Amino acid sequence: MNASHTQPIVIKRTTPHAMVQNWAAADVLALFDLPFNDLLFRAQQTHRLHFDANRVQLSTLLSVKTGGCSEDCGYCPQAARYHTGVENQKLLCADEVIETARIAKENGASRFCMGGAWRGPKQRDLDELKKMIAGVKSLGLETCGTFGMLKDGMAEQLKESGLDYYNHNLDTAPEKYGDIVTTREYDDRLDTLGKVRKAGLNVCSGGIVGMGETREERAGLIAQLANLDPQPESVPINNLVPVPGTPLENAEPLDWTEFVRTIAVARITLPKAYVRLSAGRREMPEAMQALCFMAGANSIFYGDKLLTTGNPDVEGDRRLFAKLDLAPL
Ligand code: SAM
Ligand code: DTB
Ligand code: SF4
Repeated sequence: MNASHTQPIVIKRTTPHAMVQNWAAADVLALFDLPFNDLLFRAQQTHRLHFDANRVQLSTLLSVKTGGCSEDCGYCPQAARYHTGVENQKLLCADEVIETARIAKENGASRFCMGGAWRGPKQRDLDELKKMIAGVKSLGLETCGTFGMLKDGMAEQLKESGLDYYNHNLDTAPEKYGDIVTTREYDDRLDTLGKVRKAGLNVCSGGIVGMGETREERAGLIAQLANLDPQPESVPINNLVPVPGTPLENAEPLDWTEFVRTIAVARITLPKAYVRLSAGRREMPEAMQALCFMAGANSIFYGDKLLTTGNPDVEGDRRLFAKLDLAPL
């Protein structure tokens, strides 16, 4: 047995007193390289320091503006340039969104996430978004929005209307980004995240695995997320849903153990964040989902649809939670 596998990974700090975590990608990679059981044990220990291990946060997602996006994200069925069969839908009116949110709340969701297929919203879009956010918030739900790149002042307007979280994913490691998206830069993503934080919004930022990246690149993504200062409150880990018509439709699927490892490494390096088991869950056997919860995932998308693709149905999730003795937060 290799004893070095069980040595603690040192958390480096930029200054002796700062609370900032400065994760070198190599240290994150060393976590990925741990024996599977050691990694899960360590993740579970970290998880229990900060959370009730038997509770999972439920977020319901709704696409409020679908398809026709100008960007070229290689994974995305909503990019106008790919022929994926997604039907374009202009921005929904606030009342329709608020009614969907009401049903989500009735079903037990605590957060309602609204997604818009834009490079970034225009001011007139923002005016409608603000109405729907205020309405959803008034139902007593937490609100989250993911509308792409934000211009100066937009994050403040969203905050003012009642938005709690802004989702903006880094998606992959900086060195892999150019293979997946060419219509914007990694720094554009970081810039929007900075604006979101400055406006006092909670940050939801994660990524996608299974896009043909290496384990080093998965470690690079997690290091980027873990080094955000402060760390994101919410970290969605998506398993690529390979949609026919997108450049990544034939991407080699990630082995399930590697996905569980990614969750565990996110949990260890982002100890206080809600780590969300996100896209791709419908394709995951229950046992794999159970291992993800054991590895520290404590949030899911809840409801039978993500943005354009499917998600496990509510009844199925209720049965799974009962089998695992999990309770919603
Ligand atoms: N347009 C905005 C943006 O790009 O930030 C918001 C919506 S975008 C669809 C939100 C996120 O969904 C992306 O950042 C990506 O992480 C995730 N996503 C999109 N297509 C996916 C797919 N096929 N599989 C897994 N995750 C996907
Ligand atoms: C996130 O990280 N995953 C969600 C949400 N944030 C917006 C989106 C997943 C989209 C999966 C593909 C689709 O349904 O279109
Ligand atoms: Fe547009 Fe967002 Fe899809 Fe990229 S991920 S194509 S920005 S909707």
